[in-house]
Amino acid sequence: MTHRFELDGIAIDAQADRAARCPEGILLHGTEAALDLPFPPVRFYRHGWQSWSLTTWQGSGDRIPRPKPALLLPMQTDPRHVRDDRPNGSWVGAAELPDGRILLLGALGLETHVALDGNRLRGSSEGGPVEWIATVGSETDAFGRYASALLPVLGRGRTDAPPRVWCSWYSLYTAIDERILRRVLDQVTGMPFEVFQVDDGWQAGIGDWEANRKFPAGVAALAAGIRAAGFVPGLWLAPLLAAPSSRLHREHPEWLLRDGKGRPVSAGFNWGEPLHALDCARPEVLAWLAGLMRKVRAWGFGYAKLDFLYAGALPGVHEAGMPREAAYRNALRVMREALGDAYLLACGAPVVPSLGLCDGLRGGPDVESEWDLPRDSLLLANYAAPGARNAVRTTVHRLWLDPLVHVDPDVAFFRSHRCSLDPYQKQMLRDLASVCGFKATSDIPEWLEPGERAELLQFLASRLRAARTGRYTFTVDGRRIDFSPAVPLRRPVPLVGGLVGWLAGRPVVLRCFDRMQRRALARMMIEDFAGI
Ligand code: 9PG
Repeated sequence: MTHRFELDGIAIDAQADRAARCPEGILLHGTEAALDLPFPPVRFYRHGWQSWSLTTWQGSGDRIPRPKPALLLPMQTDPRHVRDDRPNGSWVGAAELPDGRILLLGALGLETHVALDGNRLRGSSEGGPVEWIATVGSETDAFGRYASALLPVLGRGRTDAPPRVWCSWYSLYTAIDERILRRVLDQVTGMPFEVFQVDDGWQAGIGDWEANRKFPAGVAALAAGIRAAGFVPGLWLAPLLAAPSSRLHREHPEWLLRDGKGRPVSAGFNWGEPLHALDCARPEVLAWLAGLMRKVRAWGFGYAKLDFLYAGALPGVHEAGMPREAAYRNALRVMREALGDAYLLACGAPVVPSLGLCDGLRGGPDVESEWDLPRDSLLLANYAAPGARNAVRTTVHRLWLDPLVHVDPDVAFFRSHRCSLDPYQKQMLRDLASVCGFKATSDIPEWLEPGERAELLQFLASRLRAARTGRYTFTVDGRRIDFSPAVPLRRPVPLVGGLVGWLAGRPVVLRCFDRMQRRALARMMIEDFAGI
């Protein structure tokens, strides 16, 4: 049914089952909802499905190439919509009008998507009818109204200031062990961090959340040591994944999310093996997740970085036909409750279904000690891949989530050791942390020059929040910040990209890569930490 409205002086035809005015603009109801503009928009706001997925304004006529290889797609975007070549995004879409105003169409329900079809913003829901908000205004106003409409539906995480975090990932990667973490802990003791977070590398397997041989004293002892040093102990887990090499996978094949043919659904490829997902709609899985989170609490952790959460919302045949994002949200709620008052950082997480149940949400892909990896941008068109530029681009486009969740921009770098970011790029990451108010680093104090250490301490001490002056510009303490150099997408080289994309989709190549990375990491550990 067509409903005609005037919003901010613009005549808009809205297609939906029902439509009525509401404080934010128009409230629509339907499995489909569409807004017709009297003229073509200039740009479209594409909102990525999960933390790492590309989120950006794109030209309305631009075709963003599909990332390669297909094997990794489930880790980067919503697999259901990868074949859609129109500008499109998850839950919300917006059109920039020629005068700079924004027309936004945002869903208040899960399993929803918005695409730009000529002059039409078209929303669709995978399940039944949902509510949609349509609004026109400045960018800040339009997204602000969408956030305030989501708030009563989904809630928000804690509202106090985010903790300052030391995280093991971006210096030690999986090469952590008891001795090395003890050494770092001694060095950061007394520095103004609230959380010391142990990342990937402590666990027996992906699915087997027990200490591995590198932690003979166990994780409870590790947590006790961190607490004794004055920090809240933090722990990384990927609770919704099961790797084929894990005991969990062997013992509970019936827990895996499967497709219509009964095959386990692919959750991507990492750690040298294919990844599978748990079916979050199964009561035994929920009970196991609750038990796992209670165990993490009992070990003594007060901060949980729950990663690769998209696995819980992948398309597949969920028990009792439960919609995929509803199943995920329910699993997150169960984990949230079992974690009690621990801080919950959701990472690799479907964005809207996580709101209200997590305190922090990773806003973009991983930063890296590099700005841009030409393999990923120029050859694979993969803008969800690690790299500071990808991280800044997507996080800056997610700042409207601030009233609903702490937006985690990932770590900032201060070191020059093992970091190829130039001073300007490092500053951009620090500025993004000041904009988000979420500050973390993985820098190991002994790697820092005296000046770098002073900069880190100053960064942690300053509580100044930057004020927005434009889409990509801010001011902090009288200084102008501009994130726009991170925004343009480097266009891939077609032919070579095709070949590299094909190669990068072969498990044997990925396994080989994984082995090479592990070897390089082992060499680094010998060079940097020999003799401990
Ligand atoms: C630990 C890391 C860190 C990091 C997380 C997450 O293969 N991949 O595409 C891929 C993407 C992201 C990723 C790892 C692999 O990083 O964001 O902070 O915790 O896991 O493994």
